[in-house]
Amino acid sequence: MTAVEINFDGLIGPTHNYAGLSMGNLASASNAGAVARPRDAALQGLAKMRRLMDLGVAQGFLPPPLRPATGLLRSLGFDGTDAEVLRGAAGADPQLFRAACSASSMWTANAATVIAEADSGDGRLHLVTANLASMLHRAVEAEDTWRLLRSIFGDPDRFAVHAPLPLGAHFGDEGAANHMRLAMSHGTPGLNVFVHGRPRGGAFPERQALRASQAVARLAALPDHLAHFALQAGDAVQAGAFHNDVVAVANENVLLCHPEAFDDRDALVAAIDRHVPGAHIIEVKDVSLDDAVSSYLFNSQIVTLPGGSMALILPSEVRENAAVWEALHRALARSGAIERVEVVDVRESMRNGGGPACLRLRAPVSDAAAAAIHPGYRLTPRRWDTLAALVERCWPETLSPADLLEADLWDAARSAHAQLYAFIEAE
Ligand code: SUG
Repeated sequence: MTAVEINFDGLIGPTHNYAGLSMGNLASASNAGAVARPRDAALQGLAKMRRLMDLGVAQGFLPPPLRPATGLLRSLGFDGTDAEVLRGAAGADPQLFRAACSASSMWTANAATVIAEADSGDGRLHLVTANLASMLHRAVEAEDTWRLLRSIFGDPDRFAVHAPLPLGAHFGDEGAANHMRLAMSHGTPGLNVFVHGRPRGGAFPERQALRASQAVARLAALPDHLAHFALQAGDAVQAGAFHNDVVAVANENVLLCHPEAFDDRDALVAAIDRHVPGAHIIEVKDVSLDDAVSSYLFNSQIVTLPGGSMALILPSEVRENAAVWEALHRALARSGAIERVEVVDVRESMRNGGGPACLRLRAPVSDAAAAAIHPGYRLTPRRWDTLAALVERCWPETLSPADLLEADLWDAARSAHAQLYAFIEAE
């Protein structure tokens, strides 16, 4: 089978803000309370999407759910008009209120785990919606994401969209951020690497449960020989790698990673060598875990370009750290597997701990599956122009934590959401 990868980037929502909600995510903690720039944030994300489109990579997007999430607050016992519900929640439980305002759905690598048609037991593309159980503001996303994925991947002959896993943190599941696929190509059977944590008593939480990864593999009926479960190195988690995609990224037959990303690196390398003989395992040496986390070197995207060569899409913070930049180029020169490097500016997202790779959900799809995807969520240059104009028109320029309490912001967010869905449904 031949397949191409479509990247579905999260469109950054109009309530993008810095609330310091993610323990163990150093960028989120250190920018808590800062003034955010939602319009710039969304335009930066859109510029990244456009860059990939211009490189010839298929691009889609996932719209943000309506925030503040008044419906959620009502289900938790707040009542009255929308304004009363929001003011009531803000007064009674500020943390819950901030969770209901978060634009964290932008990090679509956490929306679901995607199992390719070539790997799943029934030849369909499987998407297991992530429950994001470990963080309140992220757990709030799961129901909306499930609904959204069902509307994008609606054809039951081509797709299976699974509900978020039950049982909360016992089955904590953070989606594709902890999943890598290594294969000769997007269309041939691949080794699915599920990276998980384990309670080890560190200061920072380990968000992905092994049981959750095993459940994802079972739900997609993944054959045993196409699954490898790898424990994330405890030191990496405690250095701020709250997801595996902060220390490793794979594409087809290439793995780019920090040498200390995995608890048992040799077992992983052996599994990859068995499944993808001749795979390129590029370990970037001489970069500390701290530098890897602050630069987000490994939170880059590796994409296959139309001619078959590969490009690495890096956040601009990598170029600003000379030691990391040079170490990367030494490693790339040794391997020769990645020919092109592109630098993108996604600073507004980065300040909440989300780099280029966090902002996208990858779907390797056959032509038939691609044709069955709802066209309202795909981007063409013309649709990109319309979407960017909508953001320019409707997204607030700045947003401070205090602004979250302003009725004007709620009205603006509601109007932006309505216009966005009108744009999607027009297709
Ligand atoms: O879950 N940040 C997100 C960043 C997610 C990055 N995703 C991947 N690595 N794939 C998180 O920690 C911060 C929101 C705030 O603090 O306001 C936040 O949720």
